[in-house]
Amino acid sequence: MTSLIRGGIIVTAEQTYRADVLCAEGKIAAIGKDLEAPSGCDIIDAGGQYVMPGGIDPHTHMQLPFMGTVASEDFYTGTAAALAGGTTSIIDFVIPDPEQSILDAYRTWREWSQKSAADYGFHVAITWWDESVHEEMGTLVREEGINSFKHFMAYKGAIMATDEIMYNSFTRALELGAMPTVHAENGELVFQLQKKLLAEGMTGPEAHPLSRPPAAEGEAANRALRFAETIGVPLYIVHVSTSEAVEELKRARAEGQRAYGEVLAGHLLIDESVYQNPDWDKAAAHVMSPPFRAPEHQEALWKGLQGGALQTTATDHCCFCADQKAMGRDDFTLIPNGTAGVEDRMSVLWHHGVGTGRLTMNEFVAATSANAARIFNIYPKKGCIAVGSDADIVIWDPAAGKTISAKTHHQNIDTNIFEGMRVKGLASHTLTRGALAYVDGDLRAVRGAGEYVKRPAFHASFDALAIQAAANKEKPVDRG
Ligand code: DUC
Ligand code: ZN
Ligand code: ZN
Repeated sequence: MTSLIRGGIIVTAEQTYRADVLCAEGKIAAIGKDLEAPSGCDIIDAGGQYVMPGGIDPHTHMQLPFMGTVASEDFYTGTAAALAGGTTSIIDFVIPDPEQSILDAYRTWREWSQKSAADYGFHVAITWWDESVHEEMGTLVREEGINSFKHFMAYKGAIMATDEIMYNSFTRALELGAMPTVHAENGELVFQLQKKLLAEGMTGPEAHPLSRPPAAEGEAANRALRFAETIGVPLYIVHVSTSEAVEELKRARAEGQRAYGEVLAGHLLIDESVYQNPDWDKAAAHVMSPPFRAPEHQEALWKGLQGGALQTTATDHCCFCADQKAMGRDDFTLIPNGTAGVEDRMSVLWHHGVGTGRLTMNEFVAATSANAARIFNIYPKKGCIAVGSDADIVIWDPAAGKTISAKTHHQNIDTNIFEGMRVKGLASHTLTRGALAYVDGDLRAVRGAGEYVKRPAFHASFDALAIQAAANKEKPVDRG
């Protein structure tokens, strides 16, 4: 399949320029002014529009079994919705049960993800520890293209990683050239506050943010960063939601740590007042962790994104419908945690980022695509408009607008946290490896067309280790 994108303005993380893009056999074959169309080639008119790398959402949970139910969005519906919004790749999470082989869990998730319409990769969560986990981390990195391991510092009694697990796993990640990532909330503090609030009779969604205060995130971010610093491994903090965690990242980076932070579109734009909604269903629809925060945190997150403390934007897309949220009607700690956003992230970020002058268009591409590709080592295959890159492209119409609504979205969930938000700037066309998957409201996602993307280990870490190992072996030379 060959297609020529004609007349658009290319926007990458580095450059903005006018050129045509020829896509052939899934890749970008040529970029240039007034390219000739090979015979039989589809012509896509991008006049007046921007041609950008497709979005990469580095944090989703399709069909996740979680809190006694399963997320309603599966790998097909979720990646199709992503394509409708201009996102062409996701990195989802394999979350093994404690004591489950992490390799077996990985194989299960690979099976579930066969139906994806867009490309995908996985972070693997480390929820327990023994020698087999140590071994299987090696197999995952060397043979399966996994280069990041997630640690939930919350969810005590379920998937929480203790300090001991984090120490062992971070150390192993360093050996393997892989990136540890953390969900930073102090699980013990959250557990104790949940018990206290329930004992005081607070059972509704309004108790959810009270059980997960900003201090619980700041403490965990600090602890994870200090572990990473001591062990000498990089660290990526998912869904940073507080000024406290942003400050920890700024400090670590200023001290020379390779520390990265991700922010969710929802945390940038929605505040904690949603939990005060007297309509239980509407309040419960916003229960996710970390929770939405007071407005001053949103300001800190925007500044973190603008100033470089935060590099990526994601959604933590994890859908539960009203009947699933109702499992926690009498006890807020039983409300399945999760909200959606994979379809809306790009337009919400464009409208509130580029549209307000907080982000340049190049910074938008960096924050929605290129930085995730770089951090997780798939650049420039993904995240870039360059000859040889995958033809994962969004053609962006800056003049098009819509009002976001659950009534019209493609996501398999009955609410939308951005309900009623008017956004200007939308995907008009989305190409996944050269194939048109979305054209002006017409979703042409193909079940099973998505490919698993292997992500190589970080060679710099290997090099550093090799140098260190060689240095350890070297006998001191007596130079007289
Ligand atoms: N937070 C959520 O809200 N859902 C899934 C997992 C998580 O950490
Ligand atoms: Zn999380
Ligand atoms: Zn998550």
